[in-house]
Amino acid sequence: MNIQTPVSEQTAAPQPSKAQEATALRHDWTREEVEALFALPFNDLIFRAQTVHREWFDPNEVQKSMLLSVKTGGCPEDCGYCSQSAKYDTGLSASKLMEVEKVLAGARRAKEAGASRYCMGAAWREPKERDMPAIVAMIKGVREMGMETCMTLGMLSPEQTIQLKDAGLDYYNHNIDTSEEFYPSIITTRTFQDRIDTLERVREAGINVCSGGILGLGEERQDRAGMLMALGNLTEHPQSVPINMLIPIEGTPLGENAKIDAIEFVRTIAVARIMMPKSIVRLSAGREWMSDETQALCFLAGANSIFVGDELLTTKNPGQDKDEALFDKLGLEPMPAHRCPSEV
Ligand code: SAM
Ligand code: DTB
Ligand code: SF4
Repeated sequence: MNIQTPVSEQTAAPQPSKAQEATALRHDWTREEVEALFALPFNDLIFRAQTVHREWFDPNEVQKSMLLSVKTGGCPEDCGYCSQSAKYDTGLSASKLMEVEKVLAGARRAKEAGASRYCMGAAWREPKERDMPAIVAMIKGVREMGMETCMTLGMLSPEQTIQLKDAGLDYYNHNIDTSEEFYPSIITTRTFQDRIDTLERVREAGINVCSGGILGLGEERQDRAGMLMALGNLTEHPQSVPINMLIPIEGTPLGENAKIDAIEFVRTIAVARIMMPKSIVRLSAGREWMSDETQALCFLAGANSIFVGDELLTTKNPGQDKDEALFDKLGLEPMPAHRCPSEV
């Protein structure tokens, strides 16, 4: 069952239903309002999130994305969580940008495994001009296979953003990670505003925005609320909102962090769903360490996308057998490509 006709198949502008009007998109969230959502009794919060979710999405569809690290390690940034920063000794060796053909072979396997989006990530502060032709060829090649394309390459200049749009890029991932206040405790080589500037550039170029964050960095609930407030108050809500659970990496400053409470993680997903009703909310990194029950609660709270496959960028992910078993147990179906109601 599809709640809404995909944007690509619509001939006239869609008329919002009464229920949709009641949850008209807002971009003026206050900190108090977001914190009040977090503080709701759990059952009330989940009920609200699931109600909003059903207005825009088929509650039993979950989008499957697959990731590939096209350029691993040696990154000049100092993100305190990351295995790929050259500032920390994490035992990861740096590699060059992969050849286009190898990336496309990976995309073919992703499609066979049922992924509808292929996400390519590079451990860069920003792409260099000499890398752009290969990046453009990757986007074009993956698109020809009928999958949605996503890239995450660090900060972008206006020219690079246009090059990506012209190549046909569907989504650009660029996470704000946490609240503006907590950001400098995690990353010092760039500012929160740098991130927002790139996001704005991507939006203006007409590329769908994928932006979210990580929980378990040592932040407080007020930072989780601040992060969602920043995303919810962007000019347009990001079409895709990944919520990652920190995977602690030995050798990084956050390598010994305690795991975030699973219920608090689910609450954050629910608040994201209520604030950004039309966006795909992705249950991202950390599923390898989550029970089926935690993941089921995340879907109930409105998460409707996951990364599939044995690996994320440099760390482990549950893999096909476990995810097929989970989908069977929960009666979930994969979401087809281009079904997000807020896609451009
Ligand atoms: N270099 C690019 C950038 O930072 O935008 C792209 C790659 S970066 C690895 C993509 C995102 O993965 C980060 O923004 C962060 O949110 C997430 N991430 C990285 N390491 C993580 C970890 N150990 N646990 C959870 N999420 C992580
Ligand atoms: C996102 O928010 N999470 C993905 C994707 N966007 C690029 C990356 C997760 C990385 C987890 C750590 C690793 O595998 O290196
Ligand atoms: Fe580099 Fe991205 Fe890792 Fe930060 S998260 S160190 S920018 S690869």
